[in-house]
Amino acid sequence: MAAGFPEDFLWGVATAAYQIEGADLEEGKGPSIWSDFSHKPGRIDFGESGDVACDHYHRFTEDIDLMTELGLNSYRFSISWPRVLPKGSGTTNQKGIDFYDKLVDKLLEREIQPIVTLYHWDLPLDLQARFGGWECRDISNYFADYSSLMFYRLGDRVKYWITLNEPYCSSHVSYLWGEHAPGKRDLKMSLSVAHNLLLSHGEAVRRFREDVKDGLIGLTNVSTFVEPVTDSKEDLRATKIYDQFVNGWFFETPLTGEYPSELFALFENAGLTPNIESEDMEIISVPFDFWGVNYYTRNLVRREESSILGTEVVQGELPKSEMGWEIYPEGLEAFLFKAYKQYGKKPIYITENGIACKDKLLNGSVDDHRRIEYLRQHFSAALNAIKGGVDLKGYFVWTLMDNFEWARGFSKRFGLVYVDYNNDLRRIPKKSFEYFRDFIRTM
Ligand code: IFM
Repeated sequence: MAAGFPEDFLWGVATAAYQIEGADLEEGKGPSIWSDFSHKPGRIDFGESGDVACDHYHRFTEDIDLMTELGLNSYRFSISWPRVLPKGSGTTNQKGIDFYDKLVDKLLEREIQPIVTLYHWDLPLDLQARFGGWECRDISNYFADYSSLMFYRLGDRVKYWITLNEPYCSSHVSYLWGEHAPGKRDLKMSLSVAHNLLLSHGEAVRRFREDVKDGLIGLTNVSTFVEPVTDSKEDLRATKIYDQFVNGWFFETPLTGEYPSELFALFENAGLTPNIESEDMEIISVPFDFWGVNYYTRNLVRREESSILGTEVVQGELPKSEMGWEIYPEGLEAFLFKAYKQYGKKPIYITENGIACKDKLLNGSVDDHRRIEYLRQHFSAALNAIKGGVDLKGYFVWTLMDNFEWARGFSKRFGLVYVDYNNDLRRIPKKSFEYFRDFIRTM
């Protein structure tokens, strides 16, 4: 086990169904909102889609071989809801369930713990068409039923579950910025979607407690470390509000059953708050077992009168990844301390961390020294947090192999393994793959 980390620490990689599986409408799978969105002109760079992606659906054995070579003891992946329930509810697709059955069995055979995310953005299109998907509070019953189905089918072997991946993105990036499916721009709707997502998380946790006797369930959030541009009173206040928007709304609310008060008041004054029914907050805050922290960068914030939040995120001056995100390992350490202290002293798993680099395949190999340095610094930040008392239990590098990076298509490469899109999707481990493998092995 990697030097200084606990013996039972989970070391893994993370992926998501739509980003790697491909076989998008194969063997009974229904379309998702991403199947639809990625075919709309102008939505995805270079008009790309996840139709084929990395073809993991057909090549999962080869991909598990790579995980074995890495020496991982865990793997975080998501289930495609429309692969198992093509219309989101009703008739199941046995072939889809068989796929996840085989995946889980193969992982366990290799002594790799499966960590299952129930929702990583690929909502069945039928639910969107029928009643607006996350826009309608009924979605929480559909999500709970789908979750129960998966608990029933895989719960005998899967011991770690994550309800939602980054509800901030499924609400604001999808419904406010309009960059992700279904690509709308409406803050009131976005807040209502966020509420329905949190409600769905709570309903799924309730089902989990009823259905599964042995296992843990958590919630994974975007975890951005937020800092003020200056120490002025205005910038400090703006930072607090922005922190409630990006972090607190999704960390504090499921923990306490109350939305962060200052930001809630601000939205209330603007007539933007979601419709909250009497039992909602109790359901939203049903106790769960752990936090998933997805950390990539920090945001620098200052006061900006004219925006609704009264805040503006400004470009910092640190070196940036190919996504344009500042590289700031200190932010991971600081966020872990903050999350542990402020969000209920729950066990934490870093469920995603990684970097997009300008990787080049030269003479059959990819020398991604920038990624190695990024991982080295972030592993060290995580270790400092453990030494400082944070109950950090696992680390999942984003991501196993280059894949479909949502609106950026295949142009951004985050993988430890290079995927040669021009040559039959050949997998070529990068230098960072070797670095990670050796890092995990060091005692
Ligand atoms: O690729 C995404 C992933 O699906 C969710 N978290 C951030 C990653 C990098 O943008």
